[in-house]
Amino acid sequence: MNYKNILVEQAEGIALVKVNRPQAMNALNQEVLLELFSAFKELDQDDKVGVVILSGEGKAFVAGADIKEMLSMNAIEARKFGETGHVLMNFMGQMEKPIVAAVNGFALGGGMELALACDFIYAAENAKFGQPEINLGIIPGFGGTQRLSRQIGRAQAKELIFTGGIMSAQEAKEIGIVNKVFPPETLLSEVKKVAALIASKGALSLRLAKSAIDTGYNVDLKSGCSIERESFALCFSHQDQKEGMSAFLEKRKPAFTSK
Ligand code: DAK
Repeated sequence: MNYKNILVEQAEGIALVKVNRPQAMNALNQEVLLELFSAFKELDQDDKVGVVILSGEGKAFVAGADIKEMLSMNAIEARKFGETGHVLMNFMGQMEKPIVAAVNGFALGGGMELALACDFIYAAENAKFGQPEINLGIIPGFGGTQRLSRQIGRAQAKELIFTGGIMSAQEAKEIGIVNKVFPPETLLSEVKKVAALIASKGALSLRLAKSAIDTGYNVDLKSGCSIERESFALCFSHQDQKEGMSAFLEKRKPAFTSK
C-alpha cells in the first residue's frame, strides 16, 4: 500500500516503518495515526515478516502529536483524536509480531507514548525523551499517564509529567525506558541485528511469550502464572518444540517453521 506520511520497507523477515514528516519533526496528526495502524495491521498478517522496527526520518523519532492540528480542536474532536491514538497503541501491544522502537531523535509527548507502545526501545545517544504536554496546558493523552507509570513507577512518571522536562537517552536508560543506547550512526544496524536474532526464533513461541508477559503484567501473580502455564502447554502443540529440543540434542541450529 502507498502511504503519504510513513515509509515501509521489508527485507529478510524484518519490516522497517519510519514516520516521514521531517518538516514537522514527524508530528502525529490523524492521518499519520491511521497510516501507522493500517501498516501495522498489514505487517502483522504478513507471514514474511518476523519483526517490525519503528523509527523516524530525519532528526526526530516523533516530536509529539501535531500541535497545529490540535490547536483548534474542541473536546469532541480531541476525544476522537485520542481514540485513534489509543486504538493504534493498544493494537501495537496486541500485535503478534514483536515491535522494536529505534528512537533516533526527539521522542516527545505522543512520540514517547508511541515508543512506549513498542515491545522495547533502543535509542541513539542524541535521542531525547519527555512528556512536555503540561507546557501546552494538557496532559498526555495516548496512554502516557498509564504506560509510563507502569514502566518506571508512579513517582518517576509524575516527576516527568508534572515538570514537562526533557531527558537524554542515557537518563531514559537509567530509569528503565530504554534498553540500550548506541551512537546515532549504528542505531539502525544494531536494532536490525536484534530484530534478526528475534526473527530467527519460532513465531509461535514469540507470540506466546509476548502475550503472556503483557497480559500477565496487568493481573495478579497467580493469574499471570496461570496464563503462562496455558501458553507454555500450547508450545507443545507445534513442531517447533520438537525441532528446538531435537536441535539442541543433535548440536545443531533449530529451523523453526511456525508462522
Ligand atoms: N506539532 C507540530 N509541529 C511541530 C511539532 C509538533 N509536536 N514539533 C515540531 N514541529 C514543527 C515546528 O513547528 C517547526 O515547524 P515550522 O516552524 O518550520 O513550520 C518544525 O517542526 C521544526 O521544529 P523546530 O523549528 O521547533 O525545531 P527545533 O530543532 O528548534 O526544536 C523540538 C525541536 C522537537 C525541541 C521542538 O520542535 C519542540 O519542542 N516541539 C514540540 C514538542 C512538544 O511539545 N511535543 C508534545 C506535543 S503534545 C490527545 C492525545 C495525545 C496528545 C494530545 C491529545 N487526546 C487524547 C486528545 C499528545 C500531545 C502531544 O504530544
